[in-house]
Order: sequence, then C-alpha cells, then structure tokens
Amino acid sequence: MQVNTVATAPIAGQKPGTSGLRKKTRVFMQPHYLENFVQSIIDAIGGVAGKVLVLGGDGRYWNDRAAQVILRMCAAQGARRMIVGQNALLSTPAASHLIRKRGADGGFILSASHNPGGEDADFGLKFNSANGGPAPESLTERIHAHSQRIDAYQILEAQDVDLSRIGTTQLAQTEIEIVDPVSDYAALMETLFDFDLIRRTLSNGLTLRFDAMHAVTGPYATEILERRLGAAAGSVVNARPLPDFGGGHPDPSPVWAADLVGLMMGDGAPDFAAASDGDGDRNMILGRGVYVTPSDSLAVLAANAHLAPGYARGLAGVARSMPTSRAADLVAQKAGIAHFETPTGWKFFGNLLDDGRATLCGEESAGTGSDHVREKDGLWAVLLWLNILAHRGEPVQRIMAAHWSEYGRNYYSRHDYEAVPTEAADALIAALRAQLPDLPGRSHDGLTIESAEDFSYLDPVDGSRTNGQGIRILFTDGSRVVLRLSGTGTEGATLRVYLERYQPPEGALDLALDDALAPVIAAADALARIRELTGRQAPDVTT
Ligand code: G16
Repeated sequence: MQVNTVATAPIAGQKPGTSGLRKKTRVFMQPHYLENFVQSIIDAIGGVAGKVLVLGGDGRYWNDRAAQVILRMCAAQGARRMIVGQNALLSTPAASHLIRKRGADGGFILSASHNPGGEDADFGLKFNSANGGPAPESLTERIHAHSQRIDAYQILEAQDVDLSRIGTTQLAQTEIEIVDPVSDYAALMETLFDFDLIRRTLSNGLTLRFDAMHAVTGPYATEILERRLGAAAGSVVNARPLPDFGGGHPDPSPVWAADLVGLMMGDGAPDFAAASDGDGDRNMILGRGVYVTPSDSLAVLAANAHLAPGYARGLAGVARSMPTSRAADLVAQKAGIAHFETPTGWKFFGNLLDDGRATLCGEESAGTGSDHVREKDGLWAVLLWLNILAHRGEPVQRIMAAHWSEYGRNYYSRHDYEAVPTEAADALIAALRAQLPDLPGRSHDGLTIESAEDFSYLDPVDGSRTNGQGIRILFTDGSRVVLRLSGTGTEGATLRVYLERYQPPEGALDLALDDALAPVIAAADALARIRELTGRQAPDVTT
C-alpha cells in the first residue's frame, strides 16, 4: 500500500481547550483540517512507530469517517497496533480503561462531549496519554506548536477498514484489533461495586430510569443496568446512539434533560434516575422529588464511598475543580483526609490520581470519577449511587437531608452567558482582574469581600504552575463568586458565573435556591457589571 506525503500549511486555531479540540463539524471537515491536527498529535508524542494506540468515539456525525483517517495516518507512520471500539465507538471512560488495561501508549477519542452533533453542530478530538488521562497542558501546548509549523502529513492510500466485525485485521504493517466497546468496562464495574446487593435491591422493588440521551452510554447502560443487574427492561431510555443524538443536546443537565427532571418531580416517579452525556463521562443524579447538584453528589459520594467494595478501605483524598462547591471539602475535613482544588479540566486530576493522593474527583460540570480510570465516568457515578442506596435502604431525598444536617448545605448554581462576543467577554474579565487588589473589605448586598484573586494552581506532584484559571471572590460568610470563560465552546465566548452560599447545619437548609443565592447573584453583577458589559439581562442557561 502506498504512503502519501501530502503538503499542507498551518491552520490557525488548532489549540486544544479544556478537553481537546472542539470546533464546528464543518470546520473539521475542511480539507487537511483533521489531518493537520492528527499529524500534530503524532509529531508531539514523538511519532507512532511501534506504538499501540486506542481509538474510538461517541458516535456523532462524522465519527466513522474521522476514525478511518486516523487509522490510515497511524498505519502510514508505523503504528504496531490500533485497538478500536466496534464501529469506532468507545465511551470516554471505557477508552481510558482500555488504554490502561492494555498498556497502550495512548488513544484518540472522537467527541465533543455534551455539545450537539451533526453536520451543522459540533465535533471534537482529544488525545489521552498512556495513563489513560487527557493530555496534560505541556502536551497540548506541544500539539498546538506543531500545528503552527506543519508542512506535510503522511497517510496511507487504502480502502476503509470494516470496523463492524470484532477481530483482528491488518492495514499495511499495522494490526487493527476491533473490540467490543462494553465488555472490559462492564467487567471493571463488577470489581468496584456490589452487584449482588444492587441486583437484590432492584428485584425487591427499587425502580430506576436511565436516560442515555441517544449517546454512547446506551449500550453500556443496557448491558450493565438491565442485563447484569436486572433492572426492568425499558429502564434505560434513548439507548440507541444516533449521529445527531436524536436532534438534542446530549447534556445531562436540568436544562437539556428536562423531561427526566419532570418525571422525577411528578407523581409516579421512580426511586432513582440518572442521565449521561455524549461520550459517557458526565452524569446527572435525581431521586424522587429531588435533583442532586454535581457538587453535592461529589460530597455524598465521598462521604459514602466506603459502602462499595472497591472503596471499602476508605479514600486517600478528594479533589475538585476550583469552581465546584466546597461541599466535598467539608466531608474530607471531617474524615481527616486530604482535599485538593484544581483548575477546571479533568487533566488536572491526573497527577493526583497517579500519585495516590486523591481517590475521588469531581466537578460542578457534572463530572465525577475515581482512580479506576483517568477520566470522569458517568455510569460509574450511577453505580456508586445505586450501591449506596442499596446499602443504606433510604431514598435519595433522605440521604441528602441527612448529609446537609451533618455538614451544612452549599447552595450552588452556575449562570452561563453564551455566545458573548469574545472582545466583550475578555474586556469584562480584564476589568474585573484590574480591580482585584481593591476589593477586599468592600461590601455588596450585605456581603463583605474577604479576598479576591485570579486562581493559580501549583501542582503538588510535578511542581508545574498554571495561571489565570478564573477569578474567585470570597465573602466573609463563606459565600463565593467565581467567574471564568469556558474552554469548550465553539462560538464566541461563554461566560460562566459560579455562585455559592454556605449554610451551616444549624442554618436554613431548605431555602429555595434563588432566595438563598439572591445576595450572591446581586453582588456578582455589581462587581463584574455583567449586564452592562455583555448587554444581557439574564443568563442563557442556569444549572
Ligand atoms: C470538559 C472537561 C471538564 C470541564 C468541562 C467544562 O468536560 O473535561 O473538566 O469541567 O469541560 O469546561 P469549561 O467550563 O471550560 O467549558 P466535557 O464533558 O465537556 O469533556
């Protein structure tokens, strides 16, 4: 087979964001766009000759075509073996597990996560390293640098590989091993959780609904929840992955999974419900009559993880991203274990997990996970919740009430202003940054500012420092406002405003969220002049 060396030129903007490169699908489909980025990855990791790499994605529009290009480029450049999920499907956590289990040198994951899919929607590609985790900043910077000086890429001239049949085939000198995307992952889950106990609890009447949102988790959830654990047939809904996710946003949030929330707040709701996103790494947790915020979910999981066999020895520590509420810190403090605060982006948890300092990690953006893989893991969170429910024999609502009366409650919300002109968003952040030194001591809406800073993270494992990770303003009563620009959008800038107010156990634990947060919301607007500088009267999305 012939290897072609194709002349190309750098394409601007191939800078991986919070999680890989995400662009409009049509941008990725432009001549040379995908090839340039893949070649930049290959060059940044020192070539693929002799290497073993994993490949799969969330099944969105163009997933199959992009997978064939990556196979032809890796084969052209001497990869020893490519381990590919059947039909080029792999959830992000399953890909992470496969990289680790097979000792691979890394893997390509095709996904734009919870962003919608289709020719006029979004596409993405990220590279994970040999530890199974997202490429660290140092590598994503090298990838970007290569993309800015690329002049050629190499690709094999060959027919498509049939990815529908499990087994091993050959592409030039490269072995292509097509694997069942679900089985290794399901086996891993059986080692972590008490499947017998969960099975008994389900057969004794615990009811559940899992919304796979027509994304990649469908086959995983059907196999694990219905087949292995015996949940009633039909408990998993929207289970068939579709290239356009059925026209929806595969985003497990109260906004995009509103039907599920409606079901859980109405009569006849099941005991437990959950949803996952495009690539299966996010989760949303609901009980009858209650939505559990991702920050609270992390805290409850941290407090109860020892009830699952995989965590019976306790946790080494808990890590959360800076904008995530501080509820998990309270659990860690009481348990006398370490807690860490990292920048947004799962990649920042990698060193803490590899070094054994943190066992559980979580983010406000609907991600929770543990040291079983190096990505957040939606179905894992669902199974840990089920294990806890089965063990405690209490409904979700009662577990939440008990948690808050023990630790207090961190009322929490995130307001997103989407597709703001980039200059306006940058100007807002710059203006706020300029005032930071003068803020401590000032009062707004009854809240007095204790400290105000631009978050900078010193990685305790490798000593690297990451600056400019979001502005956080702390008030003397423990309330907090954080502002940062999203690193995953594909249109203009998304301003994220994270709002938190703490009530101690003896405080008011059942306020309406808007009432609890009203002073923090008012202070955020006064300080950052959000309405004035964005021209928006209200956030586009509130989660
Ligand atoms: C990605 C990252 C997460 C991050 C989230 C939101 O998640 O893996 O660590 O919290 O984006 O990031 P941002 O606030 O910059 O948009 P996913 O599920 O989209 O891959």
